[in-house]
Amino acid sequence: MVKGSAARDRRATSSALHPFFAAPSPSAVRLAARYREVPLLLWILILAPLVVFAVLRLGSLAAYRRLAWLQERIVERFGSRFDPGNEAPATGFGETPLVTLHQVLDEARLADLREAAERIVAVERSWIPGHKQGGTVAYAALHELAPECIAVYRAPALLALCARLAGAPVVRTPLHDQSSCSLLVYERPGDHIGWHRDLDFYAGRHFTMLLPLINGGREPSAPSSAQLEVRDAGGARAIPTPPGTLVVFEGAKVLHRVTPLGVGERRVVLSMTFTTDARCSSLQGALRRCKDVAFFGARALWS
Ligand SMILES: O=C(O)CCC(=O)C(=O)O
Ligand SMILES: [Fe+2]
Repeated sequence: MVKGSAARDRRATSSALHPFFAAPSPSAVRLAARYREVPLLLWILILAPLVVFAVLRLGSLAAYRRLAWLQERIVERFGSRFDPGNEAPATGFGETPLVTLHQVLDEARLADLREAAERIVAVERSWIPGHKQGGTVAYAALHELAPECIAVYRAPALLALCARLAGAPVVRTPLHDQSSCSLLVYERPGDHIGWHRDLDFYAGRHFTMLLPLINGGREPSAPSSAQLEVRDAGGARAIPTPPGTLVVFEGAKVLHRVTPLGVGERRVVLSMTFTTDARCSSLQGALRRCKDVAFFGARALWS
């Protein structure tokens, strides 16, 4: 008996921790706990924004799938909303890549679009000191607010017209580009855009079609003071934009501006963009996002 219990004691002693490790002091325990917490906090700090970004991004992917679906329903519901008919020139651009077509819409269609534009009460305002002041309704928002405008953008005749002018096949710019089809709203005195060339965020050439829907001064039938002007080898000149005119131009190659709106005036333009190649580099994508953030707010960051 005695011999057996002595052997057990020896085994117990040999498997016990060395006293140095056996009983850490309370301050050592606190220190160890603090070091365990630091990496955890760091992980949370690193991962939390990534998780938030991923959730927003997934949400936005789902929203764009829904938007693509909605766009098809709009096309079914409204059909082709634009047919420039004989007005379209057979040839491409001249020396300055800008063409104006007159009265491309009949009165009833123009009235529909004007009403759609007038329905919209809340626009996103942007202000870039010394360069731009005005309102915008983004592509995504137009689906809900003025689907008639989306139907114009989707008209095959518009795409064909742009291709004919460009002298190359073109496609519509993507659904996530908020400027692909947007309303430019000049509604407060001083709304304007300074001299600029449009930035091209795509691998291909980039074309803009401007279709003014409302352009009114305080005098009935007089246009607003917000006038589109271009400057080329021949100097600066105004491009009249009464409702129903279509201005097609390659914005990256044409220096242009819009002069300030006067008191009691309003000018609303449907702007639609096309490109010969919709691919874009990561830098171009990031720059487009920055522009969309400036024009349409922070949500463009994850859209
Ligand atoms: O409103 C216009 O006529 C032109 C607008 C423009 O140049 C732009 O949005 O970049
Ligand atoms: Fe422009």
